Amino acid sequence: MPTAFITGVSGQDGSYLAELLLTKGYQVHGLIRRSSSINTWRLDGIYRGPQDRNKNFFLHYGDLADSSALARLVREIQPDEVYNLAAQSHVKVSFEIPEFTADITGTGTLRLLEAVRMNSRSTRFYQASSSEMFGASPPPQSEKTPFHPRSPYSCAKAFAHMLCVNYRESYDMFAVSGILFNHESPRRGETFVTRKITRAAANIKVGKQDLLYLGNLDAKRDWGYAGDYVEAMWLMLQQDEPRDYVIGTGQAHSVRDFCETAFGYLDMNWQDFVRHDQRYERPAEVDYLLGDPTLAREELGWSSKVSFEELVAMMVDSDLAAVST
Ligand code: NAP
Ligand code: G4F
Repeated sequence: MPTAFITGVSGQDGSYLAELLLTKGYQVHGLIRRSSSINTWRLDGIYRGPQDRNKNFFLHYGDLADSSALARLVREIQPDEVYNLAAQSHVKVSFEIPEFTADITGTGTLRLLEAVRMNSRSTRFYQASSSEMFGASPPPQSEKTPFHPRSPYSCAKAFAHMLCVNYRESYDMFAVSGILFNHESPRRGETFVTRKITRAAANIKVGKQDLLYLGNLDAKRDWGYAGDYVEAMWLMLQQDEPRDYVIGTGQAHSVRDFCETAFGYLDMNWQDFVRHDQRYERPAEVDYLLGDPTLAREELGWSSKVSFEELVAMMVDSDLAAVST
């Protein structure tokens, strides 16, 4: 039975990836950090507690800030595959806590790579790189596009990305990065723009909210479905040769388009409810991200399945169901 270790397992992608690996027959170990409230709601479908011995799913306390705990866990678990999904992942917040973001999103990756290298160089390592690293580089962006990061978050991701390249070249490790464009789902964190919009549309529809305040409506993103994207992560670790891949849909929409589609799905005009608030603007914006996933299609046989309209509908339906109960 192959064994996987996932950091960030309590996040959006971690929860979908854990589900996928369990269906593929893996024993899955996830890293969670201690919090004052239970923060494993995304794992409710696969985790009932440590007494549930029939499941091949285990949770461990740890933190990307704690190198000794990472080293101990890697030594105890002896994973065949490590997926490093943990991060301070919010771009706007990274301007407010840049040092913390650099420490977790950047140096945290170094700590985990070292823990793996010191244990076994045959362990395969996946790094959650981000299209944010392309930043100001014009679209479409592919594996050949230069990085021009525009936030502490994307600078930290670029550092982590280059570390993986370096560990591959220096130590012959199977370390790869998926450069993933934005991917969303009903499990998306509530402060990312898509979920903020779908939650607000649902709340407004049932009379629980009056207005939605947003920042830049002109920004364009290549939005796909997280459930599709975790499949690409797994595929990258099954290849004969380690290589970095861009993962996206190849289509971009503006934040304005997203509002129009989400509110329109509930028969509302978004312009009646959306207002601008300068506080949601960023010191430096990434205007236009559009992935060119040709390499992933050709070498991994991967392509996104859920369309933009299906994604928005899925998220609105989920938020409407939650707000109506
Ligand atoms: P997410 O929902 O924000 O999840 C982040 C995860 O990291 C959570 O499990 C969080 O734990 C954990 N974490 C944060 N700080 C930690 C620390 N100090 N030690 C250990 N764990 C920590 O992010 P996501 O959307 O699933 O994204 C997964 C990864 O892909 C992230 O690295 C993100 O930057 C990257 N990425 C995401 C996208 C996207 O569009 N979703 C695109 C490209 C790259 P808590 O639950 O305790 O907060
Ligand atoms: O939803 P967002 O916060 O996502 P962003 O900044 O693109 O980052 C996400 O995708 C990256 C991949 O490209 C990941 F690496 C990263 O971890 C994260 O998952 O913002 C999307 C766009 C931005 O241009 C932002 O300025 O929406 C704009 N926006 C407008 N109003 C807003 C808001 N974003 C947020 N979060 N909140 C607003 O009120």
